[in-house]
Amino acid sequence: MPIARAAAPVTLEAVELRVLHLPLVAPFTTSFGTETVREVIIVRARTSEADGWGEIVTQQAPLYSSEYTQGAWDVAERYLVPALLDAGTLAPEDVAGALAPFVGHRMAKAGLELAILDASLRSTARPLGEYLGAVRDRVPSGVSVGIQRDPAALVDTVAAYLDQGYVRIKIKIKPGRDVADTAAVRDAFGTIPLQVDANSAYTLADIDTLAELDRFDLLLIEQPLQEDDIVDHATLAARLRTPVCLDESIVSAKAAADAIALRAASVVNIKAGRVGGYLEAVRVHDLCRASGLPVWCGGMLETGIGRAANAALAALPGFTLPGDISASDRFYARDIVTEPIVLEDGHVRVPTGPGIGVEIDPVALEDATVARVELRR
Ligand code: OSB
Ligand code: MG
Repeated sequence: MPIARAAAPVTLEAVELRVLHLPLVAPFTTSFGTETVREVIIVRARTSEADGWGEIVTQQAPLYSSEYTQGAWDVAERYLVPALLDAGTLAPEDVAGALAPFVGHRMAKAGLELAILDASLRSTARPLGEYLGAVRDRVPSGVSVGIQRDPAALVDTVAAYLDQGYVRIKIKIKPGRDVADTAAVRDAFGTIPLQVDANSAYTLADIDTLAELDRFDLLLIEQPLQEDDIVDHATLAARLRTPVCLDESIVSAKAAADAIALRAASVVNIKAGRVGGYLEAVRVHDLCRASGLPVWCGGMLETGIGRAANAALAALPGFTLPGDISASDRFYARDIVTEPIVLEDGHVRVPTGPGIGVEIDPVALEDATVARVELRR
């Protein structure tokens, strides 16, 4: 499905990569582990026209997917950035093609593409939302809540987010921390919009436990099985009343088409990093919309850079469920942008400035930087 949108070409002079360490305001626990410090790569594309910023959303270890920060750093430095510098002048729509010979490494590719897209849009003072096809000026904000010490602590944590105005709660689950946790939240807060995310922690052997969740009227269950378990997800989906949503499995528009054809999912979580960029994310959106599947924008604990871009993406018409687009302060005491994303009446505003529409705080960026390299033409 070709994207009609065309952004101005830019001439790439240099690419700066930085690894940041950002302390989280509270530990974030999922079925695959606990994070206390976010390790992320920030990309600065220096072009003759303008500078642009991107974010490579890998985590320190390959636990969510096979990508991880040092691997992304290596492949970016060794292969991806040199290929882009060789290309010289390129439009944002050319980036994926220039990087296509290199298999996988979608998060690394996505962060580089975003930096070039941001540079291009800034050079013509065009907002990312307008370019992607946004139809809203604000998006409803859901929050992803990690596994807590026990169900009572989870209820306290959820209460605080509801007080802040979040319009949808997602709780992380894993074997042994599923039915009781979900029941506790449902009992405490009644009919709030609620969903669960298993991050691949189950197998079909757990089908009876997962079916117990049907009684909680969840919006969806996210990624119960492994990334490549498309057929097993279809088997599970046929058995559950709760809609099955895929996250990890949807690595491209093609993967989304296959999952839809096999009835493995009835909802899709879209993350630009996971699918290789915001342009591919729009293709996933377009495909799901044409097939009648609701989509929502997932998150990877983004800094203000990725968070601003996600708000723009989530403003597309097919995003009919609230995304994991929380305020900056849900994860960070100090963001690296000058105007951190805030919650207003349960919503996040879609930036309207050029490009991603946020400015970098150079001091905050420098303070968080633990490694830096600049690659030139
Ligand atoms: O599965 O959606 C996920 C964070 C890191 C890796 C995977 C996931 C998540 C989240 C947090 O759930 C979403 C957010 O950024 O708010
Ligand atoms: Mg998920």
